[in-house]
Amino acid sequence: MTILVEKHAGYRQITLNRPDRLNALTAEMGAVLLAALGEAQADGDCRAILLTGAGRGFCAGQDLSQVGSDLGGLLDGYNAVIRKLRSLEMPVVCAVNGVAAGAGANLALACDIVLAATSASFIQAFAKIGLIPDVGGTWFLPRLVGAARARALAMLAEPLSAERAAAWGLIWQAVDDDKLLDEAHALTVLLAQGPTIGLALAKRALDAAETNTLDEQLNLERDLQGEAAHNPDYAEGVRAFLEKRPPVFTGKR
Ligand code: T3D
Repeated sequence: MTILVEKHAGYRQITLNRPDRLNALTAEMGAVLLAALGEAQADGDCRAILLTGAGRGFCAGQDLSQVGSDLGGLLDGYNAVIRKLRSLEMPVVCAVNGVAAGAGANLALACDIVLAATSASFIQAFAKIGLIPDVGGTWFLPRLVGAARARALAMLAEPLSAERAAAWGLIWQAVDDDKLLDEAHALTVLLAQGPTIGLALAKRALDAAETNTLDEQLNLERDLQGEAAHNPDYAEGVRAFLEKRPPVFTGKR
């Protein structure tokens, strides 16, 4: 199976599983990944996702042994995965266990919180084969690291170390290799016990902020906060604060 799904209490781990090809993507893998994300969303007990790769790489991007020159259909499939990751009503943690190249790098960047092993690297490999950063790369890169670094990353296709990626704000943290999975699980558990609906609304607001004016964003925050405040987790959060105890969020409406 090219995509593995493990169910844990409150969350699912999804693993890209073609380790002999550094988890290079195929159209079939994209479709199975999309389905796995949809199933996680439909599972009322799943409140977070951990995405990682099997073996020594995270994902080497498109499997270059399986491409022609008509890339539109293929990209439509991968783009559906990116849209799904951004619209999932739960946090998605990505544990980048090794090299993340091309579409593999941008798949990681579409997740909410990205941890990477210190030995991992991010490569916008596209320029090496005459393509442009896709799967959201031209959108994520300038927003995360600024125009100057985005352009150099896109045009030079040089590997960016996990530590530099963290220093530049491309990802959340670089973590010692042997601690990556433990830390990623701990973070996912923490998020899975969080106020799921509030976190989903925060995701929505942050994405909308990319194109909204301040005025539009203030209005959106007011509306989404109204939704969050009608959620039982808000009442529980306030009650727990006043009672000086940790909150027990249910993530339910
Ligand atoms: O169709 C479309 O819409 C196009 C979409 C494009 C989106 C993209 O993702 S374009 C970018 C595609 N990816 C790349 O260009 C990266 C290609 N890979 C590499 O540059 C290197 O493999 C890495 C820098 C990622 C890692 O290097 P290294 O030295 O650690 O490993 P390696 O020896 O190159 O790779 C290990 C094996 O995986 C090797 O196979 P072998 O020799 O052991 O039989 C290698 O051929 C295979 N592999 C790595 N990447 C890919 C791949 N096989 C197919 N496709 C790959 N992308």
